[in-house]
Amino acid sequence: MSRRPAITLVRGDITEQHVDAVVNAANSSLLGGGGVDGAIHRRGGPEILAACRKLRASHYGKGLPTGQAVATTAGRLPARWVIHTVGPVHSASEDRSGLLASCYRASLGVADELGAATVAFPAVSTGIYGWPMDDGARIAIETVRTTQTSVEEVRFVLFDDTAYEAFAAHLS
Ligand code: AR6
Repeated sequence: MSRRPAITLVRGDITEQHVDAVVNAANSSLLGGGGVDGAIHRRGGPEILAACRKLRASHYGKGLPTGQAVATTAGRLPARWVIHTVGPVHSASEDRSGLLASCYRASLGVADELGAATVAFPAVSTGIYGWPMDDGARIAIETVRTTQTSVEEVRFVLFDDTAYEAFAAHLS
């Protein structure tokens, strides 16, 4: 049945979450990077990169477009799948918030296809891609609240107090 997921917030590391799917704040190459992406590949091991390379060869030769999402194995992470999504780089001159919302919606769509009941998200785009935390939190919470999905729990995993407080403010 399609309904609204419960939204929970935790302070912590996304690679330690025991959930069905963890979302990776990837880049369009799907070949890894810093931040969440680096941590997921480091802790998850080489199986994830191997699966990403296969996806590039079969579907994403030009890269995974910004705002879209795709799943791989989670390797050694305590999850079943990693859902890779590509957030937009923040721009002062162009409103890219629709693309950031799309990351959350597309990831939930992939989670539904997988049958994932619990999904952990980082604050996509709010690190290396420069999105202001408060606005990133608002978009994340609003989008999850307004997306129809069979996912039962959406867990936002926030790395520091600033991120946690921003999400808590928009959740209440
Ligand atoms: N667990 C939870 N949150 C984390 C973790 C972690 N282990 N590590 C960082 N964060 P970022 P982006 C927070 O930079 O902005 C990569 O190179 C972090 O504090 O991981 O979407 C990719 O390959 C921030 O609030 O993702 C891309 O090139 C949030 O997670 C690019 O970075 C997202 O920060 C994507 O940049």
